[in-house]
Amino acid sequence: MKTSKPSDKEVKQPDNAKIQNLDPHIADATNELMTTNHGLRINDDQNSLKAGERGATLLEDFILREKITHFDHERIPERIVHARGSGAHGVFKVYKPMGDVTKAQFLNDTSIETPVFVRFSTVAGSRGSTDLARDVRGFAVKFYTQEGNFDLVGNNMPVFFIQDSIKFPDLIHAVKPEPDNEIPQAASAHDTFWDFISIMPESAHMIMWAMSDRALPRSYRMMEGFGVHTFRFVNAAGVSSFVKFHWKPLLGVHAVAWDEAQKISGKDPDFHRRDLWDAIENGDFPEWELGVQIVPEEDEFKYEFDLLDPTKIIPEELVPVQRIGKMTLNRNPDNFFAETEQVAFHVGHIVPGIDFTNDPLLQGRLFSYTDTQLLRLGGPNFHEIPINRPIVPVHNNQRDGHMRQTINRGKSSYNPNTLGNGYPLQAKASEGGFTTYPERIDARKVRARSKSFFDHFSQAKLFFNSQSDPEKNHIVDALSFELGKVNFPEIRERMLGILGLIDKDLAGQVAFALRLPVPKIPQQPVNHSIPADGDPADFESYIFESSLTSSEALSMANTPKDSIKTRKIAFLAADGVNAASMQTVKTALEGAGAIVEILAPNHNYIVAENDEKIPVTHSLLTVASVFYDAVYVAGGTNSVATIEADADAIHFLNEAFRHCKAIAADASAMQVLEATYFGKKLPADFSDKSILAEGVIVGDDANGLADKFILAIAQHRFWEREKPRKVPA
Ligand code: HDE
Repeated sequence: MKTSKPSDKEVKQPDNAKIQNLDPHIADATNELMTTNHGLRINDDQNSLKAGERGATLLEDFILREKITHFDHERIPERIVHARGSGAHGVFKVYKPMGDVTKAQFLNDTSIETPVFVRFSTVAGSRGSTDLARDVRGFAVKFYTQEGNFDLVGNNMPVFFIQDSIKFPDLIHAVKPEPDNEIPQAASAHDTFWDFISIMPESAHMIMWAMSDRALPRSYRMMEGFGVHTFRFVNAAGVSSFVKFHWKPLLGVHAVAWDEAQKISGKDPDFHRRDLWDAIENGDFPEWELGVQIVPEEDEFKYEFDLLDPTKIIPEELVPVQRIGKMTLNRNPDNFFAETEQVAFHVGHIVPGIDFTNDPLLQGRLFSYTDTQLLRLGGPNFHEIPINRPIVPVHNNQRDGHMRQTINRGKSSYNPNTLGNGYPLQAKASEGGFTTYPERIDARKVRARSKSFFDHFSQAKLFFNSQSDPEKNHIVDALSFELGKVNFPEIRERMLGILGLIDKDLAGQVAFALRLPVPKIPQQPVNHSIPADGDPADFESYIFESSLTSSEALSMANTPKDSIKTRKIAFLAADGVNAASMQTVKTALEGAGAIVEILAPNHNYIVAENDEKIPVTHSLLTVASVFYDAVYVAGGTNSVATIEADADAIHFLNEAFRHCKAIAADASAMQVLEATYFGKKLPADFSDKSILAEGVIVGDDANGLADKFILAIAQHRFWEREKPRKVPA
């Protein structure tokens, strides 16, 4: 039984049906004696059994053998993709019954709180790799519903690199570290990835997303999630509609700068994991709304793109996203391995009211997820691992296998049977028995790609056109970086050809950075994705134009920017700080939901002007500006002089400026700003709204300053500052 008290945690992390279902499996050693795995009490855990004090260790030492053997077997294979991840428990509640489109009970009963377990991940890196790699993020949600588990195994980008699952091993082999030297870790900026992408035009749309700021989330709590494929909803009358799933974060969608991401990767590779954990521990429970885009079955062929093509979105202008419920993550796991590592998601875990489509990427996934768990979790009983168990009873005639936990009573393990009185009985549809949607299929078997999948560029263009100028610049920078790491000029040139088909300006700017000629755009991009006997002419990518020129939802610049909740703000201070004005700013920021940390040249505490001892959160030695969303320099003659003379503090400010963050200073701390690189260039009059002064606030009225600072932090970043290009930091 779980014995840890709620008071063990700063904030009470709520219970739910799944947490209770985990309870019998929880072990807590508080007040207990040590035993072997077989319950024998251990008297000496420090010394092995020896033939004499200085003699050899005896084979007889079963306590030593058990301990070492278990240790030797502690590791399991990491996930082939999405190895690096972080999980959390929570709940989901639907806002209004969705019975007109789906009979799924958890999407109809507004009184039910459905427990969930969510795992966020990067894709390419190993388990120990950095959180801040430029990468797609996994966003996998297990709903423990009253009708069994429903897994929505999505990503933070709504499309994918390939259209058919048979290409997945190739894609992953190309992006993973190269096979001869296993370099580079958790990075797509290398030859094999771009070699593959440059001859895989169907990746063009996803490449735009992967090179955008979406690949560098500020936090897991600030990213969208997407089911990617078109799924089906089915209502109680058996009527089906198509559905795309979305997760919309209530904190908005925000990113960090690429330079920042690289620095975080060195200074705190656990940045996203820590952020999620800390937010939940602090009671800042992350929230997302579940959105759905519904397309009636009869509209299947109404669009310029194929609903079954996973490289396409349904623009929100064509089909609006209805927000139908909310997910709140409110509890950290008790044990990383038992829960986050052993959780087994499967896109094939569905409940009545939800069904699949023929998206060929989805169809392949339906095979892969069980198969991978058999290897990773060691056998067919992985569904019995506590985190994977549904909260409803499981009864069938499957038996035995490695590590079977269930003790199935009775003689019969077959159906039909009379010895067991026919149990377990099949469930009628009216009793919740799952029935597959009877989609009509009348076709020849073919290995082929539908021509309706051949438009690879219209939505890549739509995405690029929809970005703000700073976002476009970031895509140019990302491509220039990634292709700059490629050693083969022909790969770079081929990629420029592809980019030219997306946007000439984009291609021109990347070509400029690479000092290559602006590409002569090939009539058709090279596509090697053709069968041995195929005629290349039949596999040319059709270059369609989207009838939409831009779509608002695609740009992060349009995300809500009205809150500073959970933003981390650094206060730079030292002995002699003006405690009163610092406290005023601190109280105002915390009142608006931000987290303020006081950073000083030393650990432990500083002594204010008025001799008050003020606790220091961290010394400047152990933190960096890249951990914070904004920075404030406190006033007070001696504190200001110390901060001005502190190279780490000045570097901190320069870096924060370079990363376009809000910066505030007490008027008496102006000399600190003047000691920075950007301070020398600031206009004398701060009401001057030059790019440099945007988001830099100086004032002697702590209340007025706090108000302006809050507005500036809510903007997240002043990307326009990048125009005059980089500040050395
Ligand atoms: Fe996955 N994917 N995937 N994937 N995927 C796995 O399953 C696979 C795809 C996604 O936190 C694996 O349990 C194939 C799209 C997430 O545990 C594996 C194809 C999307 C996670 C697998 C895809 C995803 C995985 C590895 C192409 C977004 C992490 C370990 C047909 C909609 C889940 C595991 C977690 C994990 C196969 C494409 C999302 C090998 C064959 C598209 C979030 O089964």
